[in-house]
Amino acid sequence: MDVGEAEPHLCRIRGSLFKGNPHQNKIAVGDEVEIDLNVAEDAGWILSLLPRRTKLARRPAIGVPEQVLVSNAEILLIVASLRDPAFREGLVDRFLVAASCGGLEPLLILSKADLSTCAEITPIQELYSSLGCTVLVTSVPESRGLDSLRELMRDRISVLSGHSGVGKSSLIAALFPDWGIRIGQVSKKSGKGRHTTIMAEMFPLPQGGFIVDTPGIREFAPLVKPEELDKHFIEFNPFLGQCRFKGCSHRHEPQCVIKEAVSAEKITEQRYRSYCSLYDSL
Ligand SMILES: Nc1nc2c(ncn2[C@@H]2O[C@H](COP(=O)(O)OP(=O)(O)OP(=O)(O)O)[C@@H](O)[C@H]2O)c(=O)[nH]1
Ligand SMILES: [Mg+2]
Ligand SMILES: [Zn+2]
Repeated sequence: MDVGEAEPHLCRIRGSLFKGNPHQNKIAVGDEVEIDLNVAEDAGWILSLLPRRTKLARRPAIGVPEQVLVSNAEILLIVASLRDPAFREGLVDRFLVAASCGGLEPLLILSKADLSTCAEITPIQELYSSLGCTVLVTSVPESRGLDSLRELMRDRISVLSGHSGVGKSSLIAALFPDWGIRIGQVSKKSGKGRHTTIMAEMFPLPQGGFIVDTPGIREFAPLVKPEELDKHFIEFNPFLGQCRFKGCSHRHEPQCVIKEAVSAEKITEQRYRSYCSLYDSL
C-alpha cells in the first residue's frame, strides 16, 4: 500500500506476531504490513509483517535480540556541525556503521558552514567523500546547500540523525518553510535517557518522500558484532584477512595490517580511533 495516498487506519497487532519475546516491539516505523479491515470492530488487525528492505537497529535492552528503530528507509541523514557544537567524528562514524549494517545510504550534512572556514571544512569533506559518502555543506542563514539537499530527499524515505543542537530542526524548517510540521519536537517530549520510550514518527514531505524523526537515533549504538565491525569501516576492506592472527581485532595484536596501514597513513588516525572506541563499547 502506498502510505502517501492511503487513509490512516487504526490497527491492533495480532498476538501471533509476538511469538518469542513479548517485550520486543515487532513493528517499527516504516514497516509494511498486511492488514485486515473487514472486522466489525473499531480497529483493524495487522496480520503479518512484510520483509524489511533496510533497517536501523540498535543494541536493545537485556533479553531482547534487537530493537529496530526504523525500517525500509533509504537514506540516513547524518547532520553534524563543525562548531557550536563541535564536530564529533566518533558519532558520525557510528552512524556510518549503522547505515552500512542496515543497508541505508549515508548522507553527511556538514551544517552551520557559516561558522567555519573552508580550511576547517575541506579536510572533513574530503575524508568522508573518499569513504564513498555523499557530503553536503549547508548553512541556514546563507541558504547554502539547501536546494541540493531538498533534491536528494525527493521521493525517498530519509531518517534524520545527529547530535542535539547541530541544526536538524532549523534545516527542515528552511527546506520546507510552509510546512506545518515541527520536526524535532519529539526529543523534548520523550526526554533523553529514557531509552525504552521510542517515539519515532514518519512524516510525508510536501514534495514527495518521507522523513522519519526519532529521538532514539540521536545517541544510539549500532547493532553489530565486534568481530564484524571492521567490515563496516569501508577503507579497512582492502586489508582485511591479511593480519597475522585470524580474527585479529586490530587493537593489541602484533603484525596487524590495519595498524600498519594507519602508520603508513592509508587509514586516518581519526577513523582508527573511532573503530577502537566503538569496538570497546560493543
Ligand atoms: N550559525 C548557524 N546557526 C544555526 C544554523 N542552523 C541552526 N542554527 C542554530 O543552532 C541552534 C540549534 O538548532 P536546532 O535546529 O534547534 O538544532 P537541532 O539539531 O534540531 O537540536 P535538537 O532538537 O536539540 O536535537 C539554534 O539556535 C539555531 O538557530 C546554521 O546553519 N548556522
Ligand atoms: Mg530539533
Ligand atoms: Zn589486524
